[in-house]
Amino acid sequence: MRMRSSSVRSALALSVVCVAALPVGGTGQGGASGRAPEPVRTIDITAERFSFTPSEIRTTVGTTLEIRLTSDDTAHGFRIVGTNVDIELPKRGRGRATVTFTPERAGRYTFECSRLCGAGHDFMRGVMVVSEADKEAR
Ligand SMILES: [Cu+2]
Repeated sequence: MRMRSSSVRSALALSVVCVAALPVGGTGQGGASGRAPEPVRTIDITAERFSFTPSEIRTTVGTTLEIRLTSDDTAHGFRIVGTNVDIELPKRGRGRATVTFTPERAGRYTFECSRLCGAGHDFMRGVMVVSEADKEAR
């Protein structure tokens, strides 16, 4: 007698379909999950022919600066070279101008007057020194 060996081929149709759908770069879209509060620092600068006081600001990467500018005489401008920050300061007694700026890279940023204000206009400038944020996790 001959037996028909029905080759039991286990149909290995294993569903290898479920290749884990790994999220690619799924960070930073924190939606409604409260984000870490950014540090904010207020800096008051006075402008007058032909200087800013203070003329040197030291800060760290990621710190948002709220820069409040007041003129002690005529209208001036405040521009941070290499950024899109450029605002006009009203004349003395007409209030102040405020701009926020968050440096994303360390380095030296020059700021300068951007409204022609007189003979010394070209020398009316200062520097913002930005250093890496300290990683002092306390
Ligand atoms: Cu000027």
